[in-house]
Amino acid sequence: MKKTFLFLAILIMAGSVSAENGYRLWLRYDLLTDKALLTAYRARISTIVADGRSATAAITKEELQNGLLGLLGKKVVMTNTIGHGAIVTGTPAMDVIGSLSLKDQLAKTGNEGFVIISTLYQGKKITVIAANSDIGVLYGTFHFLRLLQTHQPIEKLNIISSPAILHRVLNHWDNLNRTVERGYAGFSIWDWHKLPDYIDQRYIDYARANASIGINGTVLTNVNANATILTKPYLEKVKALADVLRPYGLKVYLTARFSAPIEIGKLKTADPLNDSVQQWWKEKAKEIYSIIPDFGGFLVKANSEGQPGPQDYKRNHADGANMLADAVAPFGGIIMWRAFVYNPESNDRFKQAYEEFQPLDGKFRKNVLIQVKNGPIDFQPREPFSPLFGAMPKTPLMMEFQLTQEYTGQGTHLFYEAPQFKEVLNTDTYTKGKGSTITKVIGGSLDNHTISGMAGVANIGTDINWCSHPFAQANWYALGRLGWTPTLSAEQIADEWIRQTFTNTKNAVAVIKNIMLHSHEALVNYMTPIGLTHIMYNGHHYGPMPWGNTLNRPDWNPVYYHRADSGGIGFDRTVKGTNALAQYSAEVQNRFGDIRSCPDDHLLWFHHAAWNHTMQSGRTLWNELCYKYYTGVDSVRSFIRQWDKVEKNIDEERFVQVKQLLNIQLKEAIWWRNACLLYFQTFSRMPIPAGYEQPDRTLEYYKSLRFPFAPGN
Ligand code: GCV
Repeated sequence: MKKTFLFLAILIMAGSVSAENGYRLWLRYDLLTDKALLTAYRARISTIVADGRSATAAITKEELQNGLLGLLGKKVVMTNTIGHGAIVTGTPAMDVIGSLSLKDQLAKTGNEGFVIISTLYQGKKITVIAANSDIGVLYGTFHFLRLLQTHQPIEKLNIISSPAILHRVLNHWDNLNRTVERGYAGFSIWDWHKLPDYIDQRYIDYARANASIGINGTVLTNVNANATILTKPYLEKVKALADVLRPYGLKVYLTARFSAPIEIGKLKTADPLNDSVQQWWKEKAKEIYSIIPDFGGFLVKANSEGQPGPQDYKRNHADGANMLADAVAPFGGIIMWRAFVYNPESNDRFKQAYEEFQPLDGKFRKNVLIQVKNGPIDFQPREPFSPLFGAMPKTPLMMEFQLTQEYTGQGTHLFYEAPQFKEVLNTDTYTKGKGSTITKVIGGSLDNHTISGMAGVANIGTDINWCSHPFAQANWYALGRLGWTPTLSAEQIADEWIRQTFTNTKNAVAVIKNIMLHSHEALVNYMTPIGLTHIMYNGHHYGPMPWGNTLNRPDWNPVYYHRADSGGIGFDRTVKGTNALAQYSAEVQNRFGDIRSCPDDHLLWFHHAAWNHTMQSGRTLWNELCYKYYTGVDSVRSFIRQWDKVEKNIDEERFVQVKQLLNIQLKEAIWWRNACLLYFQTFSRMPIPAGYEQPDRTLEYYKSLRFPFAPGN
């Protein structure tokens, strides 16, 4: 009877009474099925000795106890006595930790890092999770639980860990009416209407998930901003959220609509050099900080895609950012000012962010970070890196990745983004000689910045599994892990995530990892191979529309990007073209600038190449294009075959979900391939090589498809 009760309790704690619906993310804490490991862990873990009185410390204790109960199937009691197998958590304020001479190790961990060591204390084998702050202890505890969940040895731990990036932030493109711009996972999790009085359990679960991967900030609102969020009633709602998120180490930020002084402040102007405007923002900041004392600051999209900004008053981005920076500086706030700008006057959208921002290097206040998308255009499946990285040494540049899959399969494609992120982070800008990687630029070490940041546009919504596609959770996970340790490999992150989210069975882990690690290349191949870009459908961006040429602005049309004609295809950005390449260092210019050395992956980003141009593979460009599109589709077919192999290792609910989604992905990959090749063939006038299955629909058919209710738009 007693045993049955315990078993039930374990199941309830681990959440497995309900079906495996994905809600638990990577924090499942299911009972370990590996008997030997279970015995070893049980022998090494007997009690919890936890210090701290803060809300964060209470969360740490609960997490540890729940985690161990689930994983080990036994209640690990809290005690004050240190015996063999004690897990000791706390700061140096705790006697035992103070006595362990961890000073040197802790000195390396800053305010958020932690130390996890196996040691002897008065002859007893214990494990210590120590940090300089309670939040560090919580991060360390999550790390320890991750070790158990991923079946790592815990006998001889000697871990010193601290985040490489200071601000690790989610950007929600969530509107106040709960729609989510480019959201594919339901509505916004922020229920503004019921706030501040109703605290949804999701807020707590969200905070916990973020803390488990070290994310320490969240921008609650869309960059296409609504000034209403800055009014008193909404600030009270924000406060309610901030209070929930705070103990998990999460700061809240808001987007600032530049014209707010006019819209909610009754001023006639929002000119950043106007005294009344400056005063208005100062008062607003004071009000916000009186309500939310640890408010993080503002994220701003200005003079981009119709958003107001300083240029409306003939001022520049530094004028705008500095005005806001001055308003939040007395309270320790920061401004994340986005460099995502483009206007139709330049001859190349690629060049605009650099043209507007690079000359302002050194002109921003110390509490301003410029937030730069990974590539120069817009979160495409593959882009060369933004030339701003490395080009503004006097300004901290923050990375902006997009977790939500606007251009990468939206809610239906299995697309693991860490390989894409790593491709960018590992890139050498050569701006200070060899080794000037983007990791070093955004981490601040290249140019000695003390503030640094990495943001991800969130892919989270009200769907029961948070992100809609079960594999999209991995992208949220990857952002947190890379923000903490950008040098982690995509493979290692996938490995951890699979073990915690699906299974620890060796073969299954290998199969799923293989799918994930190939998903980036597959998607690039069936959507935008060889450097094609932005050929998605207008507006909602769902599906292919390489023929698109009807929008007012040239740089909103797919034909602007691929420039296909009877002679060839691609955008000439060399000296003979727009010379966008000049924005890179000499080494990068040389690599991309010469059509013979330019990597095939980026060829059409920088060159207008003839249809019979010889690629590095020896194929002609046209044949290579066909080869890539067909290879992409074949990869998805192979994902389906591989997924079938893990059926017995995955719960039925998620197995079936992923299987159905992979079948949709295959259908859509074929659609992409056929539509693009049939369209480009009207220029190349070359056949799709024999041996490939020929498109079974006409170009006219693909052109006739309409999706008026595609999500996220
Ligand atoms: C929030 C792209 C998206 C827009 C988004 C914009 C941005 O253009 O399509 O939905 O707006 O990027 O990053 O600001």
